[in-house]
Amino acid sequence: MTPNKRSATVSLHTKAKSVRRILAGLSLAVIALACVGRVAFARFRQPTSEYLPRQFSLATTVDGPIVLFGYTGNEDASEVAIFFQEPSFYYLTGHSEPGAALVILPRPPQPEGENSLWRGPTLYLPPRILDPKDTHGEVWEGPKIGPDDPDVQAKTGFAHVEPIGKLKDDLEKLAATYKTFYTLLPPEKGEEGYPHFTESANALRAMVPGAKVKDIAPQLYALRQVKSEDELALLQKAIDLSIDAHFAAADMMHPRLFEYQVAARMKEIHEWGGCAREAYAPIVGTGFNSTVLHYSGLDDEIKDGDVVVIDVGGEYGGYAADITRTIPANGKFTPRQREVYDLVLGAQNAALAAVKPGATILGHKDSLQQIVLDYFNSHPDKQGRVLTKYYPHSVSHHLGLDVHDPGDRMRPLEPGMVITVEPGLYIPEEKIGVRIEDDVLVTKDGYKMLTARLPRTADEIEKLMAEARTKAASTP
Ligand SMILES: [Mn+2]
Repeated sequence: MTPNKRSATVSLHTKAKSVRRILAGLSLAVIALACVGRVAFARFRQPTSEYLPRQFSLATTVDGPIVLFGYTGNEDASEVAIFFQEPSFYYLTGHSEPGAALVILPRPPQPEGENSLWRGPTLYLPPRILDPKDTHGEVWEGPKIGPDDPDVQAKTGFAHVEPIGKLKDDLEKLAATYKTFYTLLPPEKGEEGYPHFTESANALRAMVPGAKVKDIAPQLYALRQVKSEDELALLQKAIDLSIDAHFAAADMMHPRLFEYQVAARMKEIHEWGGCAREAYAPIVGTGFNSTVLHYSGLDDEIKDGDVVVIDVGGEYGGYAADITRTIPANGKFTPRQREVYDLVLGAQNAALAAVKPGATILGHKDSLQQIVLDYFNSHPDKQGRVLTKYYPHSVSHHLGLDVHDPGDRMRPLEPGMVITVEPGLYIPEEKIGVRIEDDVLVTKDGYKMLTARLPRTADEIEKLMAEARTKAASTP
């Protein structure tokens, strides 16, 4: 998926209905109690040893409590909505049920000494709803983890679990000591879809009216940029299932198919393999649609002679794959399609060669983005035309719990970061769009291509498609 303002979560929230706006004025704690909504376990916890170091390392960056709120289950009013936790809350807690809050106090404890209010990170949970007449209760939606469960520590991995109703009192006590509180503030450009962070910040300010509320995003997002071994395993699983789906798309591709049929087959492979959902709305764009960056219509017939941009990735265990291939509908690129394809491939190779610790995605004269621009500027097509103006997006974004994982793209790359490398050229007047997108792990001295199993050159793609046709023809 091309990196710009749209993210995977946006499409989930665009169907916000006015009834939920009315709730926006209420305190989040009240909402959490009142609206324990649709739930399904679409993610699974990693070991507690994953979450504790994240909580601890955040705690060393602050001089006041960090207060974060999970989603309430009210973010999406549509009938097909399934509960997925807010990614940063999930990153820090592994908790996948609605209506929870997290409080982390600074380390080392401040103030120090006997009067310190310090205790370990605390998870606040809504009470269980056992009334069979309540359609949000456990009879309707299945068992939940409640704050009074005898084994709540083992279930949540938190040594301290409290009822959400106690949060306000606890924060008031903390406000007597701490003048600053931290939370995730809404981005400056505003929130798209459901205003979760606006509501959370307002709820926090209402609970600690005298305190200064600061943004924890810089520290939290910096932490999320570097992946653990367990996170890398989940990412690789999402990527492997998505590669399988791309192979299937190349196998089945032929003129007269509809875009939605290709997407349907790919989604089936993701879900069959255990993906909880797509990492973003699938893009299968044929002909002119190949030049539309975030084409989501999926309703056109694939024509002989078209190129088809396939930007489709699944989400596994919460982690997103993001892969694009561009393939010829009839199995053979035209000379012009191949020419454009090879320019994009050349730009991708140039950017890949620069991926190593210390490199940056944006903002420097030798950034990955600048390398791609320089490549297009210095490689005109056969008619001598420079095609740079047909490259409107940027080359890379971080990948993780979000398909466009948050974090500073001017920050030098470090081992353990996972990014996409995805140049493209989109020429609407020729109905030729080409994007090639791979996912790479930054290593100590370079990178590892996590998508290496999927063919990338025009020759390899034509060969793969020819083999699939031979196989199909010989199958009785
Ligand atoms: Mn992408």
